[in-house]
Amino acid sequence: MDEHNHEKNSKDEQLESFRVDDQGKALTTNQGLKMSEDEFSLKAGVRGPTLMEDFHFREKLTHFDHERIPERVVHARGFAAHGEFQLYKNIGNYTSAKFLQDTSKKTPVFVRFSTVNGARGSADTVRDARGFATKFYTEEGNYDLVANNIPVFFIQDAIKFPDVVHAFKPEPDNDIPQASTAHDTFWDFVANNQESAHMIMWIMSDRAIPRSFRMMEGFGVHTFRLVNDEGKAHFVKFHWKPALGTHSLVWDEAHKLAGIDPDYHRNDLWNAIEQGFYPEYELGVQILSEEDEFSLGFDILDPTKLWPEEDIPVTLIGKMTLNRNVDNFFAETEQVAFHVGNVVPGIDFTNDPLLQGRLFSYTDTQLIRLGGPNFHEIPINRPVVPFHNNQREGYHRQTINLGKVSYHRNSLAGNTPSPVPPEQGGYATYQEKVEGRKVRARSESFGDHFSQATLFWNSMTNHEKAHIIEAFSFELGKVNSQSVKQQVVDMFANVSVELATAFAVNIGAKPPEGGGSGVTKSSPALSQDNTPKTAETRKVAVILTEGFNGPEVNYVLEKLSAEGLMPEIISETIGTVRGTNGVKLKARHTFLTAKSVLFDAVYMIRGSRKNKKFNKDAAYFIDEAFSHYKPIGATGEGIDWLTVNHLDGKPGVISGTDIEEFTEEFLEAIAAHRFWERVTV
Ligand code: HDE
Repeated sequence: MDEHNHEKNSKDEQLESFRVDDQGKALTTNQGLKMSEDEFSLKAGVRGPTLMEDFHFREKLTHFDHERIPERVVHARGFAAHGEFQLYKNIGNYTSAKFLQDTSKKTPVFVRFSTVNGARGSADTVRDARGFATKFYTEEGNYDLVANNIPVFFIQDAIKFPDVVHAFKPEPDNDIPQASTAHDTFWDFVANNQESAHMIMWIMSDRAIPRSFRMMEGFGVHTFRLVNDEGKAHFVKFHWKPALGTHSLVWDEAHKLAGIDPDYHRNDLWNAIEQGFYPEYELGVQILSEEDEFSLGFDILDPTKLWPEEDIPVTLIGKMTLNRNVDNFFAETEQVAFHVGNVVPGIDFTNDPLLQGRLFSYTDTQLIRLGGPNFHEIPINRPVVPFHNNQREGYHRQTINLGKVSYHRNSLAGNTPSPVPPEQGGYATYQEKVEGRKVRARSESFGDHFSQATLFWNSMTNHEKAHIIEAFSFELGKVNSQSVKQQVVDMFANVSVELATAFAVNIGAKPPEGGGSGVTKSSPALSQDNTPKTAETRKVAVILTEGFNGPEVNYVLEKLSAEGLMPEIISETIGTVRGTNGVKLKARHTFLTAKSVLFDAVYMIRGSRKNKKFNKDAAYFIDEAFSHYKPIGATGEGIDWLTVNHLDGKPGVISGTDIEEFTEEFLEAIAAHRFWERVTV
């Protein structure tokens, strides 16, 4: 049964054979036995003990008792959707990967977004990096681009991953705090592992509190290799660029959302897809020739470094569209298993020590999380092409392999399944030359921890800098150890004296006496001020009561919807609200169910009905939206309301009696997103 209104791609078709619709069916046990009773266990007398014989009771309870699997050790909280990737620039000159050569083909994808630190039930809007993992179901097998929304990482060697994760997770004695790095062990780790400086700048920036999964960039972080049919290799960094631009919440908003709607990002993605606002991301590559490996002034194997886009431009080569929500969260989102080692011919690795460690870790963690070596057979993880090899058995094996031969080399099966030569599409590792002594050491070329942290700081606008100072002040303000606080101040003096001084004062530490890295360069691409902005899909709170101006409001709302915005009405009660000229609208919310943090803009209309409590709630709502720099529009009685509340004429506050002109101006204000010039702090 096709419940989806678009064509099935190869992955969707494959999933279809596993879908089961229980509706309207008879209740059976897992053995297919129809049961006549499902509410009462089998007892010796109605008031007597339950009998061991009750196979139905035992099966039901046993299954329930085993319903949970371990959450991911990191990235436990996630949300995913299906979609498609279409290439628009053939890069066959760089890679033999077929899905990066054929512009006519659509490759099915499954994308899981996540926070890193919090538990599976934690809030969406916490300060953290976001995972952005994409599985491409290509005709050459699965390719996983397991990315984050931050282009660098905390550490340079995978052997430190357990340390950084132990430090940022809740502290082990009391398991506090949840999904937050605002505590002693995290900052102690930072100060004593100074390669974290660059990543910390991003974590303290607006990037760590995205407005939406639909408005985040993605970065492969490591330098990978592309290899073409002639065996020639180039270095590559992968990027995702969201069509809606890269946008963030403000910290106070993120904090409040964590309580008001812990599923804020989930709801946002799910609803956008349900309403047909399909999120789009362009795939970009930065390419560097092997000859230029040492030309950038830093080591390209160091995962704490990015390649400034102004130095090495990002070439956009294709677009991914997410167009279908999952049918079942557990079966798909929870059981999907990504692995940075899932590659196709034409994509290869480098010796980045963080990447090398990841190549081990992902399969290893799936083995415990998904309970054995056959997790590749779980529907969401299956490639859309068949797999054949001599691997056999293990927990939950589904494939029924025919024949007697399960070894290589053999004669009984004509030496099949047989390896495929590279010319015919068999994967062959790039023959990089390596030599060296076995050592446990950090390369000297990985020694500069501060230059790019300063580059990031230099690239921020004033309001972005203010947010970073606020974030450091918040996080370190929650740290108890005076020594740790001081170590962090002294460390970040190497990035910027201005920054370290500003938060040192706020947290009661000694400001640095000097410092700085001497870097004056900036990279405009790092500032979110230079990202596309649009009014599309922004949520507008429409506040009105009985007796509103019917034709005017109808005009504005129709225009907002036509422009792809999402207006939602808040009134005194949920249900029909009557305006003039017989206009009736449906209110979806009251002030009890809707808070201003759930919206991107406010349209205040009111109506002729006077209601003191409503006015008071509206004032609180609009005042909060104003303090979060959001656009505010008003028509009708709403205009008087602005005057009474001293908001008229303020930046981003739009009102007017010429309704067409008002609508244009209001739309422009919404497309500007935030009015930082309001700064009240
Ligand atoms: Fe991961 N990471 N990671 N990571 N990672 C996991 O795998 C690991 C790193 C990323 O939605 C785990 O299945 C090591 C960088 C994402 O299912 C685990 C190191 C980047 C996801 C693991 C890193 C990532 C994971 C936990 C460094 C950005 C979620 C559960 C040494 C490029 C995937 C799992 C999903 C998940 C290990 C660093 C991205 C334990 C050892 C850098 C998006 O295997």
